[in-house]
Amino acid sequence: MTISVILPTYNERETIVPLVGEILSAVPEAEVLVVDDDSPDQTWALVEQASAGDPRVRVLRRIGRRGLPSALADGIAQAKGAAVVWLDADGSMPAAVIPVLVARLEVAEVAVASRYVRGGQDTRTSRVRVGTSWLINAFAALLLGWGVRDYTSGFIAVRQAVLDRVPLRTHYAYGDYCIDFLYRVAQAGFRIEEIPYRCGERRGGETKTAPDLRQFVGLGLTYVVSILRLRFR
Ligand SMILES: Nc1nc2c(ncn2[C@@H]2O[C@H](COP(=O)(O)OP(=O)(O)OP(=O)(O)O)[C@@H](O)[C@H]2O)c(=O)[nH]1
Ligand SMILES: [Mg+2]
Repeated sequence: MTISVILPTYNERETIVPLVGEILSAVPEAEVLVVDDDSPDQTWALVEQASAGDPRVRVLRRIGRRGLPSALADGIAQAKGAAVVWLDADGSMPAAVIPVLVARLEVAEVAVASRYVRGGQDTRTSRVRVGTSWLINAFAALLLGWGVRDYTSGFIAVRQAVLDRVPLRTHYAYGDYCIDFLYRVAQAGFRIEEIPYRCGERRGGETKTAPDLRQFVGLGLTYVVSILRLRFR
């Protein structure tokens, strides 16, 4: 199966180049698409420089636009692979899991790298982050179905054909796009498999999710509202 790996980036110059290298070692035949929102730290330029002459690496620089869900959707629109994979570019998600996910696409339409199935782990240091993620995912599973445990995974392999049927919805604030996507994929009757993995701390740079506690709680509530809307709308 041909593979496209999408890496959304905003100010990830500390982690992106080694990560692209690790991905190409794990899946040498893949194309890697970096979707960068014109990062002030020039992530896009660094990738272009480091991968010059390697046709497997492409940079999509979006000027005047921001947002994780829409960056992923734009990457998906450009992806040529029959298997489309996306993950964070901060080094928290190990590239070695990618071939395992893609291999599962032989039997499932969607493969999710999961912190919450047996063998999975969330080893981030912030108890608030780890605890909040766990709670939101338990709440999501309770309302939307236990067929998925890591609704906010963000580390996913999907057959391109599924994305044609269930396109990402980009009006979401952040990781709630992922809850929405997995729920609709399950509702459409596609097979979803979860592969345990160990989520680590970002290897450098700064979080984009919610730099302070107030914003973090606000984002958590946004996710809860998104879950309730999906369930009861
Ligand atoms: N293109 C693009 N990428 C983004 C944007 N916001 C976040 N990202 C990327 O999305 C990925 C996830 O962002 P993170 O800041 O790691 O968020 P997180 O994983 O929820 O939080 P951490 O606990 O800090 O890892 C990273 O690769 C970011 O660079 C954006 O507006 N545009
Ligand atoms: Mg991250």
